[in-house]
Amino acid sequence: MNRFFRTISLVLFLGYALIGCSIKDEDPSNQDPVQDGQTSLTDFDIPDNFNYETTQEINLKISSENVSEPAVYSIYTIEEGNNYQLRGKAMSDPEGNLEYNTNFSKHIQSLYIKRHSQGVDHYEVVQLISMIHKVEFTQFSQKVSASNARTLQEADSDNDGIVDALDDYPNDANKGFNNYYPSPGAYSSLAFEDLYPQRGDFDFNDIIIEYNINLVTNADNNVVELDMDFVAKSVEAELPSGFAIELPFHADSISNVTGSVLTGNVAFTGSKGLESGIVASKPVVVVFDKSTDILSGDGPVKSSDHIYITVALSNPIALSALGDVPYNPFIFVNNEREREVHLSGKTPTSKFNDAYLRAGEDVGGYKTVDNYPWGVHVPIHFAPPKENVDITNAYLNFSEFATSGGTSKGNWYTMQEGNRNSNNLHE
Ligand SMILES: [Ca+2]
Ligand SMILES: [Ca+2]
Ligand SMILES: [Ca+2]
Repeated sequence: MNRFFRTISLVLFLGYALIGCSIKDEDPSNQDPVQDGQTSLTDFDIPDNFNYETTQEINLKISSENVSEPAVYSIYTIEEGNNYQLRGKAMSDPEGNLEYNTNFSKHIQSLYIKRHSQGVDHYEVVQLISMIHKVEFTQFSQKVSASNARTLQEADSDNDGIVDALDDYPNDANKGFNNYYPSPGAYSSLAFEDLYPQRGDFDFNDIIIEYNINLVTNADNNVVELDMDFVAKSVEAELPSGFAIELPFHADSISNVTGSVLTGNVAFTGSKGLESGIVASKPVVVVFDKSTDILSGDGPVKSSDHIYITVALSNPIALSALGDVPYNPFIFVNNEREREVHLSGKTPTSKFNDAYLRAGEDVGGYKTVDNYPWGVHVPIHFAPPKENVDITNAYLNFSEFATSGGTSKGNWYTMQEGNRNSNNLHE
């Protein structure tokens, strides 16, 4: 009998140990009360090298026949519903050639390009089927019917080479054109999970930053200033977050940054308004350092006022080098500056504490071992999923976008029929 009880005890002990282990190691997402018929991002296999990109770089090589002076080209995106949105303008060389590199949202399938030359406007439409496009204005290019009033003698009040009618700053020779990401008056969104280094519940609503970034260029198509407009939002988040952007150029090119909202004693700026204590080759602009100080509202979605940040450049930088807006944005959570959360595939700043790479589920590059992210960039206004609603249940084509490595359903975030379950998100 003794032997029998010893065996039973051993079996019970082993069984207990196994159950204990299995609970300890259990996938946390399996503990979430997922409703019948609901999916979870963790149900899906994501290609390892996918970074959830929602924009793509496009290279336009624009040329014109029979042009003997610099022309101005206006670049418009054609959105769903045949809605034309101005991206920006750029000046060609004296033969009408312009190389224009920039990022466009993946849902943009075509561009409308208008050439302003010698008082007459023509246009071409480009279907974005590859990364590189030749755009040739010829004698067959369509004339824009509304424009014919301008003459060769048009005024150029600030004498920067851009006539007043096309100059967004007709009395400032240092500035010529606005280039809006995504378009004038519209916003793109960055949506984060804030439980880093643990993964969250994939509702991507803990902290959302909407942005509109205007790259102001001169007549040489060089950026002289970044005018940035941000609004923070959150759905029932408890942890405070800060938000900042690492810029892709040296601090020596920057003369001044204004507009940071620093209330939390978490981040600090130096003499130029850049974050202090950061390597000069990768300067950081802090937008706000404590979300709970700036968010307000009675409903489930809290919102901040607009935060306007201006980055003035002392050394202008080619527009084509700065098209990857919004560069390297990140949040830092729980009043810990060193606890940075970036988009998938991005690198942390020198302030990041790499102990987080050993403390949670980040296997590097802000990816879990199964390549789930902590943040997504949505290149339009992002209607946040309701609390605890997995993004795949609010945006029904997100899973196909992710499992295809971005080759399918590149417009998962738009208003197109079938993309959204409006019951599961805050419109
Ligand atoms: Ca001018
Ligand atoms: Ca000007
Ligand atoms: Ca969440």
